[in-house]
Amino acid sequence: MNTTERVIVEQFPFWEKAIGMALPKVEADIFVFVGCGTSHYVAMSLASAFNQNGKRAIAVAGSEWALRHEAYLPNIAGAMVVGISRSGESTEVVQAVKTSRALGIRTLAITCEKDSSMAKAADLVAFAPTHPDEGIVMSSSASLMLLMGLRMAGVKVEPAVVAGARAAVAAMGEKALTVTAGRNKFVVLGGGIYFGIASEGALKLQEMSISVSQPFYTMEYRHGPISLADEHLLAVMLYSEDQSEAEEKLVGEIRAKGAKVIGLGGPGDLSLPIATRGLQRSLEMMAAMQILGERVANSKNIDSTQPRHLSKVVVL
Ligand code: F1P
Repeated sequence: MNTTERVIVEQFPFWEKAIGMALPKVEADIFVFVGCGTSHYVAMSLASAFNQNGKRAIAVAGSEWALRHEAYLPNIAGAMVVGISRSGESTEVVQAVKTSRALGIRTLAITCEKDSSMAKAADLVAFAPTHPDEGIVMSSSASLMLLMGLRMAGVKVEPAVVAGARAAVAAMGEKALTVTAGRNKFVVLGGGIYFGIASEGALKLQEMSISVSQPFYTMEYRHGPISLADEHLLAVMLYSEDQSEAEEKLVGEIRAKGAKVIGLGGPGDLSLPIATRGLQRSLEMMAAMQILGERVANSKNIDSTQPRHLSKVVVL
């Protein structure tokens, strides 16, 4: 087991601490979640969770908010900008928080580095320490920032989610290779809060296993991308709780084209259960997608501890 895998399987005690810790109380007319890479995808899931819990929110890539906030929000009055960043040092997100403060917008930092530039620049900080051995590829930190944000959205994150995620990681780690053999194209499908998780899952496959992978809003997959489905494709379906009939039908269509499907929370060639209910399910799915990236890397003899072209912090 390399360090990447060890961090993925050892992240759960950090979750347990983050479930119990005090977090700032936040109110705003609209929340703007900004982040880069993995942290942008966490931002997307959090914006969705806030909306579902009655708090208006959007997610914007850090660079886009820093460069052209007016293209995303015409009226900034009453907004709160929430910077998401493991390191708190990614140039664009630090800039996004600083620019927002200069414009008089209140800011919150969600981070794993409490003394970082982003945390220092923000009005409020939500901080959880990540696994000390986490490398370039984000795993534990992404889960923790999602967990903190979900709690701030008002989602009850129950201890059962820890057991569920542990089991999902174990099952995916053990069985993923039974469906990935011979597959060189990957798609991850999810809607609502799960689209951010699908995007992050696809990014994990890119970064860790240097694979061609894309996320899609579940039902959008039928509108063009399904033309690429064949015996070289592996699709992951992140099943929702309220649309699973339509999602199952789509899985049937994808399988009929020769593709294999991993179903998280529903049927597939490999079906893995999700233990909890509600928006916290996203945490179990995120952890499962992390180990899928590692298994595909293993099968291609790729060292995920040294992902090519990447560094831990991207500073311009
Ligand atoms: C964001 C990020 C990571 C990516 C890479 C470079 O970092 O883009 O998502 O995997 O390692 O940095 P951060 O702002 O969350 O520290």
